[in-house]
Amino acid sequence: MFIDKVTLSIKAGRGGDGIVAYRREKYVPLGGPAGGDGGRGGNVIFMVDTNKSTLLDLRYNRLIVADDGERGKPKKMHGADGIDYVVRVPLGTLVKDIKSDRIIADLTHVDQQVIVAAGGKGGLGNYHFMSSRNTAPDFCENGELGEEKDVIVELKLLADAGLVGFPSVGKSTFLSVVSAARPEIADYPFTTIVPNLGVVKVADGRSFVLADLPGLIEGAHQGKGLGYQFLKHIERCRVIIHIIDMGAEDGRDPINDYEVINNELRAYQ
Ligand SMILES: Nc1nc2c(ncn2[C@@H]2O[C@H](COP(=O)(O)OP(=O)(O)OP(=O)(O)O)[C@@H](O)[C@H]2O)c(=O)[nH]1
Ligand SMILES: [Mg+2]
Repeated sequence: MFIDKVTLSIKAGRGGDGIVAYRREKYVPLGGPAGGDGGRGGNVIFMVDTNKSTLLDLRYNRLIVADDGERGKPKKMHGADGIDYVVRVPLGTLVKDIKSDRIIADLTHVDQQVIVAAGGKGGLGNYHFMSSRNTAPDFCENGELGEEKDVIVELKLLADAGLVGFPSVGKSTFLSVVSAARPEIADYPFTTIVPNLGVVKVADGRSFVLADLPGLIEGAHQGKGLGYQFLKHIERCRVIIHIIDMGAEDGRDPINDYEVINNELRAYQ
């Protein structure tokens, strides 16, 4: 199944608390404060995984929680940091904060990763608070809360060029001829129901990604057919290739087809 939009609640880990402790050793009377610091809470990180092409995995994972940091330990020892939670998403994924409506992450590079919710800082142990006036502080800091957010995760496929046109005009056929992709091809409308990507190799050794979309029909921007909801996947294409059936066998006219599709693209926002 092709899923290109999910909402998630994410929660980074809480920082571990610092502790109050004192140095206790034989022959060291009145050992000073030695309570260690708490560890940092785990971050929630979104990372590009080029093996993924849909947000399907996230659909069943509505709540994402990273590990808390560990409490500080005696002898000035740090608690361990919480383990980060890494969410693997396809290239072209956007993460948007629902409350502020701001884009937190736009993952457009292979190997890119972004901290979407930061873990809380660990609290300081009591030895940090020692001073000449208070050589045995009996207090420490608590760890801070991790960030908590509700986000919309949206996939906008990253292709260099995209194919648009009426259903059954030969978009998938075109993709199958110029790339190694093997999309379904048939003589009924809406054969393609989710976008297909193919890599096109050019003679000089370079290559680019071509996207094949479900067909568009008149009134698509008002919800007719199913191609419209996929137009976001060619929003970021540098080139849009419009395929027109010159046969005019379905009772349609090529020039009119051209204008209808252009109107639908114009109405897209
Ligand atoms: N005569 C002719 N038929 C073609 C050509 N290209 C594709 N076809 C046929 O047209 C039909 C539809 O082709 P598809 O590639 O599935 O068309 P599409 O635009 O991807 O269609 P949807 O996915 O439904 O939007 C198939 O039966 C193809 O074999 C062409 O250049 N000439
Ligand atoms: Mg097709």
